[in-house]
Amino acid sequence: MREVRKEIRPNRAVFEPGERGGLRRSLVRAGWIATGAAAALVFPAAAWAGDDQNALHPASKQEHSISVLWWVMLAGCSIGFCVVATLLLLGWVRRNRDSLPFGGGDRAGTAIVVGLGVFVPIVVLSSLFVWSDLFLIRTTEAPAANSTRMSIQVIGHDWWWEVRYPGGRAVTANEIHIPVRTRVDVAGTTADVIHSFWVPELNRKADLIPGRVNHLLLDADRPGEYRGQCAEFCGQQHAHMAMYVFADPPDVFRRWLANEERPARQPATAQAREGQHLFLSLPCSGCHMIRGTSADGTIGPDLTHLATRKTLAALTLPNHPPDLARWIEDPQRYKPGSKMPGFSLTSRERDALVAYLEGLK
Ligand code: HEC
Ligand SMILES: [Cu+2]
Repeated sequence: MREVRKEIRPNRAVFEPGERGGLRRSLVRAGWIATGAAAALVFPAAAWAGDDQNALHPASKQEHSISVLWWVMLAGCSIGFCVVATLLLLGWVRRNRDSLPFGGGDRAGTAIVVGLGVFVPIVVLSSLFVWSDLFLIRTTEAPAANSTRMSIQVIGHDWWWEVRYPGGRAVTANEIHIPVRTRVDVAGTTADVIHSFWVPELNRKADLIPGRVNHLLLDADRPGEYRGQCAEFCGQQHAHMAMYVFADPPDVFRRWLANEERPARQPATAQAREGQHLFLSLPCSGCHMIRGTSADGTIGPDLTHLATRKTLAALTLPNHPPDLARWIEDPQRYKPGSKMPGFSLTSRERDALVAYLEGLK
């Protein structure tokens, strides 16, 4: 023991003349740590500022819990981060410990390590665990059977969302309408691979798994348009598998649903009639359903009321005539790998198809 102490003393003596310089160096390092910490805090701030598809902009009780959890976790992790940074800092200024305000010495060092390094993390992490897992996250759980006013079915496909309403008559794709301030049970499954249904402003994610039905509660507390996204990698066009949830005032929703349940409108113009004839004679009708016609395909989205949608192909394109024309001619250009092939059509045929489809209100 003696031998060791003797060796340390000459070493400390070597550092003594440079003590002030050492402190300055340490302060510079502390400055860098503080800069790093500030940078780390900029990311959540940036996320908070964004408006579209933002998990920190809750529009439901469930998402409110999730965002509170997020902020508390951030606070908890920041405490942890500060503790580690402080310990690191103490390590750096250790050689100056005689000038530390609390005296220094090995005892004080041990107390700091045990206090900040063991005790604080145990308290912080266990309380976060108990509060989040045992209390808070329960609020986002799947609704109990028969506890909701309404139920819809969402079926994931590579790379679009099929949406069915109770009774099975109203079928749509990618744009889900729900009444606002109403508990809606989403029963989700998939027609092919695993997808994940996620509307960040409304609730947590629900995986859509082959052969299983997973439930998720949607209960928007204000009307609006909430963007969602497939949150489980499902192949080439995973990034183009988005959706909207529209939370409508009850009367708007009722009107929308009543229209959606009706069979397709008859074409109103000669051009649209030609388009309908083309649609039913081309392969289109083998993949798409248009209720009220002989088109009864189920490979692609139901097009019965296509013109009531704002977007095409899971939010890949806006639903405007020029974009619809481009999509019909060359879907592979917008969604390479999609099950819809391109068609070589004359411009007359293409325009007729567009006229027919844009009349499907
Ligand atoms: C082999 C099957 C197949 C054929 C044939 C086919 N489609 Fe499609 N179609 C699909 C699939 C699958 C999608 C969904 C693509 C996606 O979003 O990934 C789709 C999407 C669409 C959409 C967008 C629908 C929406 O809700 O956003 C329109 C419009 C459309 N097809 C029109 C047509 C027309 C018109 C024809 C005939 C000229 C046609 N399709 C032929 C499979 C097909
Ligand atoms: Cu996906």
